[in-house]
Formats: sequence, C-alpha cells, structure tokens
Amino acid sequence: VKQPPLYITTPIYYVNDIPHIGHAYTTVIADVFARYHRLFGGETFFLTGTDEHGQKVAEAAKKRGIEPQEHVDSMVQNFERTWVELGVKPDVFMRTTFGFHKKVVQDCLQELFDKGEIYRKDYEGWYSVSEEIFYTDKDLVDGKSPIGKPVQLVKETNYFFVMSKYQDRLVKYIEDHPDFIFPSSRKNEVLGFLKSPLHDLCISRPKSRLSWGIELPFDTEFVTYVWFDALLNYVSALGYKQNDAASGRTNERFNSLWPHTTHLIGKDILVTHSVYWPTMLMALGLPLPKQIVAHGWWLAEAGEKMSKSDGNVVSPLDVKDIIGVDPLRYYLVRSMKLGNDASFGLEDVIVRINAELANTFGNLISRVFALVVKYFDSRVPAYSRDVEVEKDPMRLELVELAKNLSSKVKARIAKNQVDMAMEDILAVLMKANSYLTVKEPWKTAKVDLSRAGDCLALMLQIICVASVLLEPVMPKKMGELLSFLGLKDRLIGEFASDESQWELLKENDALVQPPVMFPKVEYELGSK
Ligand code: ME8
Ligand code: MG
Repeated sequence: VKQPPLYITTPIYYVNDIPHIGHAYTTVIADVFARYHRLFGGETFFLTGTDEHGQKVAEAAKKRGIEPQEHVDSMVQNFERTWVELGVKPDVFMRTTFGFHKKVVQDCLQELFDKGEIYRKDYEGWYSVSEEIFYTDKDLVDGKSPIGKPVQLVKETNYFFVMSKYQDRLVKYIEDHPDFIFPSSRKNEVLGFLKSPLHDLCISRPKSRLSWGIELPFDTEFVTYVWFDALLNYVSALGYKQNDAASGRTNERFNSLWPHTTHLIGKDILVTHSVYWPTMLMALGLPLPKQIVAHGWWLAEAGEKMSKSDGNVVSPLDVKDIIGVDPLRYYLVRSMKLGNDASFGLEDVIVRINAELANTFGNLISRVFALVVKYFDSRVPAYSRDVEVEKDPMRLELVELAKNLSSKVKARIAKNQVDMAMEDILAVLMKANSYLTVKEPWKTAKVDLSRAGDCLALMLQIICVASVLLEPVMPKKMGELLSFLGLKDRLIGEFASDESQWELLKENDALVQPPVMFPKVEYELGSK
C-alpha cells in the first residue's frame, strides 16, 4: 500500500538562547517520525528552524549591545549545531529573516487587507513579552499571564485580523475532525477555550515601540506581530506564493505536501497553533493541517517546567557527552508518553540506558555474535528442519512476536505512540534474551549443533528486525549494526513490505562481530 506523504514540522524556536532538552525532544521525535515515514516508504519533508523577530529577540540583542540581525545570525548557529550533533536531519532549516519568507508574509498581509480581513483600531491590553501574547484583564491570574509570566500594559493603535469571524467554523472543524488535535485531552482544552467569544487578533506593532519585524505592506509605521509572521513559515518554506524552481520552493511542492502536514509542538503553544493558525489559513482559503500533535513538558528535577526564561535548563549536548547521541535519542523517545509531562534527571537516564540498551539489547547482540563466530565460522546458521524444534511453543511464540513487530511498530507510529513502539521492540528483545538463556546454545552446540544453530539463527533474525526498526531512533548505531549483519545496503527499500522483512538474513551469509554496541554508562552523579 502506498503511503501518503508526510510534511512534519517542529516549532521554529526563539533564538534568544541555547536549545535545551525540551527543544531537543520535539526536534528529535520529529526526526524520528520523519525517518519512520521514510522507512515505511512514504515521501517525507521535515522542517525545523528559528523564529527571529519580535520583542523577546530584540530585547536579548539589546542586552548584548548588538544589532538584532547580528544577534540572530550568531544565535542560530547554536540550533543548527545542536541538531547536527543530535543526528537530526531536517529537509529545511527555516529562518524567519529569510528574504523569501518576509515577502510571503507581506503578500499574505496584503491579500488579507485587500479582502477586508484586517482593520485598524485603538487598543489596550496586557502584553507578555516572554510568550509574545496579548491578554485581556479577565485573562490575567494574580496580575500575571495564565502561565505566570509578567505582563505590561500596552495602549496603542494597531491592525487586527478578524479572527472572531472564524470561531464557529473552527469549532465545527475540530468537532468534525476528531484527530485534528492530538491527544484528545488537548482537543478538549481548545474546545473549552473556544466556548468564550474569540477576540480579533492584533497583528501589528508600531515601529515606535518595536522595529525588529517585517514591515506591514500597507502601513510602513508598523511591523508584523511575531506569531503572525512565524506561523506562516510553515507554508513559505514549501513554496506557497512562490515559483522558484532553483530552490524547489514552488506552488507545486506546496500543493502536494501541504495537506499532509503534522505540526509537532509543546502544549505551551497549543492555542497559537490550533486557533490563530487555522483561522489564518481559513482566511487565506487554504486547507488546515492534518494534525496538530501537542506533547507535554520536560520538567526540571525540582518539578517546574524547563525554560530558557527561567534558567533551569539541561543542555542536550552535555547529556550527549555522557551517554552518547543514540542512547540520548532513545531515552527521549522512550521515556515520555507523548502528551504527558515527564521529569528529566540524569540518574534515571543512566539507569534506563544501562538496563535497556546495555543489558538487554547490547547483551543479546554480544552473546549471539560471539557464539556464531565460535561455532558457525561467522556465518548465519541454518534453521532446524526438525519438526520437534519447530513445534516448540516458546519458539513459536517468539517467531510470531518478531514477525508481527514491524506492523505493530507501524501502527504505533501512525497513532503517535512512539514511546509504546519502543516498548514493543524492547519486549521482543527481552523475550529473545530469555529464550537464549533457556535454550543454552553454548551447551547444545557441543551435542547437537543444528539445534544450537536454529536458536542462533532465530536470534540473529530478531536482532536484524530490531535494528531496522530502531534505525530511525538510533541511526548511527543501527547503521553500524546493519553493516555487521551484512545488510546495510540491501535493506531499507525492501523493508517497506511486511512480507520481505522476515528472513532477511539468509543461511550462510557472512557476519562480522561488532564491538560492544552499548557500553554500560559508568558515571558518578554529581561529578559535574
Ligand atoms: O514558542 N518541555 O518558541 P520557543 C518540552 N517561537 N518541550 C519544550 C520545553 C519543555 N520544557 N520547552 C520548550 C516558540 N519546548 C515560538 C514557536 S512556531 C510557529 C513559533 C519546546 O523557543 C516545545 O516544542 O519558546 C515548545 O512548544 C517549543 O520548544 C517552544 O519553543
Ligand atoms: Mg517558549
């Protein structure tokens, strides 16, 4: 069955500081979803990037005493470098300061202005710089924004987008498309928010207060509100309102990918993505994204949200230096149930990596390869043709589990249960380890070589299936392992069909014993 394309996006991050574990999480799982989609044979386009305009960034530049452009040009490197180091491979890295993006934003503004969807009025409201959001009196909680950020009173003339006009259409859309917002608890939160009358959206800032932004095409005294600018990156990146064959940004690409969009975000920016953005798209006459997937927060060990503004962040590169890039990716994918919060502590990281990667997967790999080298001259042994062996219930169960693993993982990914996919794979690896322990091929090899060979052939097969299915999560390590299995080049395309994955390894294929794939992490906590 041909897979539909997937256009997957992360938020474009504010460049006011260096990326922390929270940003790494969104970006790594987006990369993992993109890689799974490719593995299963679908066209894939993956976007990440940076959000470079607005008051928050302007203030950070001012603090450093440099021009905003200089500030963003230096800060963006932290993000680009971090993603390279974490094995993240986006198809496009968007920056809202790109010329083509600014032009698209201005063209959209002009179109909406001409259609009467944007008007001018005097305004007074409470502005949270940290969130770049206006609040009304009744939104405030104890004089702060609903998530506890400081606000300042702002009184000025501005331009507004007639967001309120789309309220009923949006509510109906969300109700008619139950998978539009994931998980459903977040959908209910948005529907709850939409029970109160929706206000119009202030989409400008007077240059007298903030000049770091995209100028309004119809009034040069103003720049564009940063969220209105940033959200449009998702369409400008593909080629909306462009026809630039050289860069690939064409209307054609836009039309083929856009309806297949998944926006991966943290729950902190649920309203901008599920209310502002859909209504903007409606006004532009564009279809809505297929799904908005909002994950929870990584909390600092003390329990509060990890946040640049609060300065309690863990650097993904520090953790990577201790445990390695692929184990870090695995931990992130595995340890947060997509949608829920989780806390990040190095001790938990090390315990899990040692238990699941070193002791379970790594141990299986080294035991099996060592025996194949010792008793089978580094070649894949034959399966037993002995019906007694084949009828063994423990063997039958394991074969069944392993054969179904790929379909199971595929179904998990389709439901955004990437953490559960890891659990399914781990369960098979654990069963394989027990099978090995029970069958003791190191003993049977001495009395019944074909029986030992059957066990090891099955173990190799399972290692092979697991390494293919874990490749999106641990691309470097699994790429290496597949080479040791002699499979690196002949695999990925073939794996798209469910029948082809079993018995990828053929009797007598040559193997190379890998070094320890997942060394146990020995790290003194508090030594840093
Ligand atoms: O909001 N736990 O950028 P931002 C999990 N520029 N994820 C976290 C997190 C945490 N503690 N902290 C941050 C913006 N994130 C806008 C987006 S999109 C058109 C514009 C992740 O730098 C999570 O994905 O504040 C969250 O939604 C995002 O970083 C916010 O990044
Ligand atoms: Mg933020």
